[in-house]
Amino acid sequence: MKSPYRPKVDLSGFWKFKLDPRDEGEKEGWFKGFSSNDVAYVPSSWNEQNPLWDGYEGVAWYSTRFYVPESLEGKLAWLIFKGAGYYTKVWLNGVLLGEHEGSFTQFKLDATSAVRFGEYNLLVVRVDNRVALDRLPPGLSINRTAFDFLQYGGIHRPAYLEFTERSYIEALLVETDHKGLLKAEARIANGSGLKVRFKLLEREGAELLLDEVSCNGVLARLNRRVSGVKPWSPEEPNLYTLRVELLGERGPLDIVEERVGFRSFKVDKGRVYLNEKPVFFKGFGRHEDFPVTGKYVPGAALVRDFYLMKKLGANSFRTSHYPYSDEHLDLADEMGFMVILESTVCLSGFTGLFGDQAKAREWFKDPRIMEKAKAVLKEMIEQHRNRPSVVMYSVANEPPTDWEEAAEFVKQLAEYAKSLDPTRPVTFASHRHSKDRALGFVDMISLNVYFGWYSEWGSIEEGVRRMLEELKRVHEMYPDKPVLLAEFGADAVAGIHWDPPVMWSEEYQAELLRSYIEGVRGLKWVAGVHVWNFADFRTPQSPGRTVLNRKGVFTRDRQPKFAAHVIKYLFSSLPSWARSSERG
Ligand code: BDP
Repeated sequence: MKSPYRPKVDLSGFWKFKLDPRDEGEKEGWFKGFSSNDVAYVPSSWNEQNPLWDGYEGVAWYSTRFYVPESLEGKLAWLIFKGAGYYTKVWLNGVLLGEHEGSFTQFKLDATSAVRFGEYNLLVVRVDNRVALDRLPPGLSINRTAFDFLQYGGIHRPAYLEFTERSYIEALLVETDHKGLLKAEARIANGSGLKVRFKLLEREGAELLLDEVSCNGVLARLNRRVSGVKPWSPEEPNLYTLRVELLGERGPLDIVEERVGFRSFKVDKGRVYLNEKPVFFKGFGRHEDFPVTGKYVPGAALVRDFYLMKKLGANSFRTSHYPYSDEHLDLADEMGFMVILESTVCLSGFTGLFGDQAKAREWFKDPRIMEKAKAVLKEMIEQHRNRPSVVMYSVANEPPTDWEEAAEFVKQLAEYAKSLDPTRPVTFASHRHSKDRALGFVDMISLNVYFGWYSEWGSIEEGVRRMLEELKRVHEMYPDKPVLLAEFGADAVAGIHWDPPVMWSEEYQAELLRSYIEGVRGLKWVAGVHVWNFADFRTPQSPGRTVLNRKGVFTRDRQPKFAAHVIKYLFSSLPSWARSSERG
């Protein structure tokens, strides 16, 4: 939900910054203001802004001053962080406004009683990026994690103040189908007796629908079929704008907008359908990772990424392994990408964090962990459910679901996702394959497969044979569920060439990707192929990584490796819309 109408104070810029390795700032009252000559830019992670902060794990403080015009006095003030963390605590003019756990979902704090109108205000933010077993995703320290990406720290995404009247639109929920269904529900704060106007606009602004309804105190609803609208699809990502106006006696009290795409999506009898046509996912697992800015991928870099993905013929990606930024997903809506939106339960190396495996199993039974996993899933779904691009949710990546405890955990998360949004199918990425006990709980099976890389070293042929064997085994166990090859790939350091293809060379990566894709071509229960990864990205330090995970088909600065050319050729030879005559 966006509101170009509401007055805003953008907080992007150079903030005062200070590391607090002994975590003494709070006791010493730094929230009232602290002195430091260090500077960090917001939005961005702190890590690469100064080599001294690169691997820092701990608490750091940010502060900035901003001015709020007197003309805004009397309005409610909201402080919005699009993503900061891992754990963030916020003070305005010395008053604690609130705290939030998790880097990848937005949070909104009521700043009304703390803000000073017609004056400068002091905002102080404490960010703690420590890795811990009770944080999501879990780990022991920055280089001992269950997850294969760097635990950046900072105010990674934009932050701003926004002002509303006392009566305002709190939330907007939209549901469509490809035949013009438009259901909307606006939740209004202090709305009794007020009227709400819904308008559907074409891209160029022409009005297609106008409806005025009374708010029943809390909700205002629209349920219409709009004729003549064009459906949303990767080939033609037609978007419309739903504008919702809260009407007061002397004009609008609030106006919000949502971009709407008319589309249907379902998984049915072993196939995935977009707008009632079987669709085939071609794309990538991605990351939010960029030189210097860290977890913040600047708009221009995102635009390049999307043009590169288009050029290669991709139609989809997974937000491995956390919900991505609004800008990232706005572009997916706009440029026509089907998104599998993944939550932060990334457990790839989880069992390796524990000497005692019984302790690892207990983790899944800890109600505090479940509460955190549900909280982030809820925030993710609430924040992105109106997007046409988001076609499915992934509730976890690589949980040890050969264990009953982990399978039960995933089951509960899948059920919870469905209870929040019954319109979207659910999946999770499995690395336990045929030994996985949770595959039956989700609509589509997603498999992460690294035969020929983490095993069968140096033998692509043997790797592909094992991959197909395992895929078929899973298919036989769950013949009614489509299977996505959700991750497969090999590291290649750009510039290493070797004939014959050997591990770490560009040739080996390209050849492995080619052989996998050729291997599953035409298997009609295979719902798609997502190459791991779109671009190289930073990881914890370990003997298995050369600063970056090098499985990108692009380098970290978005230049192609040999594999990018091969993928372009392969994706163009695969259908986007699956045919029914393919082999079974
Ligand atoms: C998978 C994980 C992913 C890793 C990848 C790899 O899901 O996060 O980056 O392996 O090892 O197991 O490259």
